[in-house]
Amino acid sequence: MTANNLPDVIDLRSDTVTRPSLAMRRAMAEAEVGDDVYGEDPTINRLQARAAEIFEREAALFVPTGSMGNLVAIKTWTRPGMEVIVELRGHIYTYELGSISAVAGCLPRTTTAPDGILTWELIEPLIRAKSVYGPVTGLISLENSHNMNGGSVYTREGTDAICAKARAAGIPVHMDGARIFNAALAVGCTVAELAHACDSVMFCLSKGLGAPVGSMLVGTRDFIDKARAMRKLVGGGMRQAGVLAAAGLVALEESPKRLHVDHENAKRLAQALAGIPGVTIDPAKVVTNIVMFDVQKSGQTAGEISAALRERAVLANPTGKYQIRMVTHCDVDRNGIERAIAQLNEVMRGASRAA
Ligand code: TLP
Repeated sequence: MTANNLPDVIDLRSDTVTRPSLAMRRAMAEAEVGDDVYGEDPTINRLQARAAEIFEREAALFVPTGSMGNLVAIKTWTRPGMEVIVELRGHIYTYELGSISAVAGCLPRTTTAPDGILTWELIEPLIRAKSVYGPVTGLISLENSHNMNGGSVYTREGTDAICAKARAAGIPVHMDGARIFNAALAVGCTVAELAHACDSVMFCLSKGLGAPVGSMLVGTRDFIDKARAMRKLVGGGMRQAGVLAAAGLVALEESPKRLHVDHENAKRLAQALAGIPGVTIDPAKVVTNIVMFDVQKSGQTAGEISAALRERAVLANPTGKYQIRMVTHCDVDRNGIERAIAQLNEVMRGASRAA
């Protein structure tokens, strides 16, 4: 077991795997609670007020998951039959079980973008002209950082430029900012600055920030009031969930300060991977806590390499036939990263010899 009382496994599958810290557990045990469907949970109300303050917005809403936060935002901005513009590997299109269509009744309008980062030049041709035949473009969604593009980031200028044009076209912009604190650190501004031009933002407490549960939606008071009703509609009205919000408050105050450690660890991992035979990676592209690499040259698949790593107590997720994702987080320290690198070296050298 490690000092943090965790089993001796280096789990780099995601930053969702972290366990709540002692401070979070204490705050959870001591949380004041009430019925949040009546708006009477003081801890949830504090968390929402604090999130709104940090993002310099009028209001915020606590939701159980990032997926629900995105879905609620889509349902709040659109009506069935509308299109949502999203990059092809965007989470709302690729990893939310098609809820964008199955629940919100919208059509995803996808395109690819270099590193997953959309520009107005890529978005504009996808916007529907007004007609009595075609669907209406109801929303543009930007993912920052972009999970399946290795944690790539929208800059403030890039986001602002898209939002200004979108506003002129009368189309709202939602930011899937599951990891927006990582993105803000990478581009060197605050989360409020990075997302100020977006009409709504979803961010996760349960990823890099290390809380056990929960995400937030932020926006105008009007948007959040409507989103609150949509959250109830999809079954997300919670009762004494202040026990969860208490951990979220600790995450929001304490975790952003330590994210640079995860970024340094990701960089170290990427640089080491670049020197391992059979691995293809550009370490310069690793700017947050997500490391994606290709193993095709090893002659083995991502599934085979991941299985071999698992045997050596290193967990990683295959994200394509030859692509593997590793995500750094607060439960893996530099020592864990060095151990993962040593195991990767062994496994990849074995794979290359066998090829
Ligand atoms: N991402 C998870 C998996 O679902 C892939 C992960 O391990 O990275 N937006 C983005 C950009 C995300 O990466 C995720 C989760 C979500 C939304 C959804 O959050 P949850 O898991 O809380 O529903």
